[in-house]
Amino acid sequence: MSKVLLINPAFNINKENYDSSISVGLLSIATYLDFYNIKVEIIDGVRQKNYLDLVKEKVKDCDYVGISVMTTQIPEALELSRLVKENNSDCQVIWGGPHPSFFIKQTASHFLIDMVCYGEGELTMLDIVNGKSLNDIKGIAYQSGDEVIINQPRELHDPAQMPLFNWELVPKEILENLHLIPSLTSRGCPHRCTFCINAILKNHWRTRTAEQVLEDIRIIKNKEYFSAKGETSPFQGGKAKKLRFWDENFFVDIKRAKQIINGMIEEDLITPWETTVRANYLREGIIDEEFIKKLKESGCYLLSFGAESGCPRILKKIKKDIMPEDVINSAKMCLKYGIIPQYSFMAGLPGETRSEVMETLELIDELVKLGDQVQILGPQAFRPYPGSELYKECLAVGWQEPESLDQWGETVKDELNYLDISKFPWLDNPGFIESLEAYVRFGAHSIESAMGSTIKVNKLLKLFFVLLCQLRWKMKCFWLPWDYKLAKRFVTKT
Ligand code: B12
Ligand code: SF4
Repeated sequence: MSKVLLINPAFNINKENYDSSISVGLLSIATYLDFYNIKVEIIDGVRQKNYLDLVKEKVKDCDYVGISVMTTQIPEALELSRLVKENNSDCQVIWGGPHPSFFIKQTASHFLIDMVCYGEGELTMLDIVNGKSLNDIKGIAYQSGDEVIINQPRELHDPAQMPLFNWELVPKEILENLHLIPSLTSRGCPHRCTFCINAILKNHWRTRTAEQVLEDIRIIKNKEYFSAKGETSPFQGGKAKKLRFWDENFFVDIKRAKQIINGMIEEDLITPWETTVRANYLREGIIDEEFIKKLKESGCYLLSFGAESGCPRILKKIKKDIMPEDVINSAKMCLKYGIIPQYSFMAGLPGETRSEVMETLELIDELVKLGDQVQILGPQAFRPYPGSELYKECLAVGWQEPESLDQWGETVKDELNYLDISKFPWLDNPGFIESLEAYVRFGAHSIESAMGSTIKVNKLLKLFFVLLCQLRWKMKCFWLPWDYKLAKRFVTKT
């Protein structure tokens, strides 16, 4: 019988808080294969310290190794593929995940990779492992002589037909250290934001039923390892572990969302939980005052919004279909009911002017003034993904994309955030865009909360930088970010 190893390669930096997450994609594939009695194991390079030794040992009697690859994981994923081939040359190496799905041909051309699985991997991996003829497997690409064959894409699957996560497939040490317990109640998103992977890959919205979601939570409630050591279970008031509905968009079908939330309340499944939501959903007929009270009652403590920009022109350009007023309104609603509103922003899109970026900073200012509980992420520099309208604009203004998988590996080797923005030709002042995240993080919030950030650096230096950021924020003066450049040199670990 075939044996499969699924690997999440280490990221190119160390971050202590990666315990907070888990590779949900690999868990979903492993659960599906296991359901069909395929022998499968997960190894997570992000969360298991001895993972390369584990790979060397486990790959010896393995038929297929599946590697999940974001662009930032390419250098490590290439090393892993080499290691697999060195230790078992018969083992088939399959790459899946965001990067191979964007760059199918380029990835499949690489000599270390036997097959690329693009798009969702559950059904495709089962076909591969069951030995179906390669011509007949949808959603794969592979080399045949000098050619790369790209088969027809696979239709998106129906989550209601998929088994619930099998936690026994995740190494125990990962489960015990998890801060955010993932539940996935739907896949994809019906909206059209031009920068987003869901819109680009046309991942339309599909769901599990409310009853399946409740069953998933019941299973989680009964697992001992989801109670933090020395703490009571999150279902009995413990706050150390939290549940995250790791959906792209949990609230699309409000009737289903209400069934889930009411079910949690009625069946004693109340636990601290968080998810993402769109700002314009907080209104009459969708998430109104009555429903937001229920969210709070069921344990919801944080809602995460993609606010993206404070400039109406940019919001229209990226087809976000929200306006800054929706963002302010959503924050007020959340704060009224004691839910933390968290907003992510981006800056530095092709064609975005400095004064448009300043509109984003003004919106952030308005938000933080609403209350200490408001959390801001970013603005992160916009980084282009292939297949989007914005990507075409980036290429048109002269952005040189890497031409091979090895070149991609070289490009991202020392990067934290996917690509070095100083090489983006559409930015006249990349230093300004890069520095904004720090100025918001240390300048927009109180000195106390800025000092409490996880950045590890000498305390006095940190205080000095925080004070400068506070001053810059007050005066909205972000010219010549020399202090940011200097501060970056002193940071020992983020
Ligand atoms: C959860 C998540 C994380 C988690 C953990 C990821 C992990 N692998 O451990 C955390 C928070 C740690 C994280 C970090 C980062 N992330 Co992230 N993350 C996500 C997020 C929001 C959800 C992914 C998810 O779980 N989806 C649900 C599962 C079921 O779907 P899936 O992962 O796509 O998996 C399916 C398919 O892709 C495929 N598949 C996946 N792997 C494999 C492997 C095989 C063998 C096969 C056959 C199929 C297959 O099958 C799966 C099941 O259907 C996505 C956004 C998104 N919508 O995809 C971004 C996303 C993947 N992240 C992204 C980025 C850029 C990052 C960061 C670089 C961000 C940053 N600024 O630091 C960091 C990486 C750290 C670093 N420095 O390298 C980008 C990747 C873009 C790219 N070109 O690669 C995405 C797409 C977000 C975006 N901006 O659009 N991320
Ligand atoms: S609403 Fe969010 S998940 Fe949906 S397309 Fe827009 S950015 Fe992507």
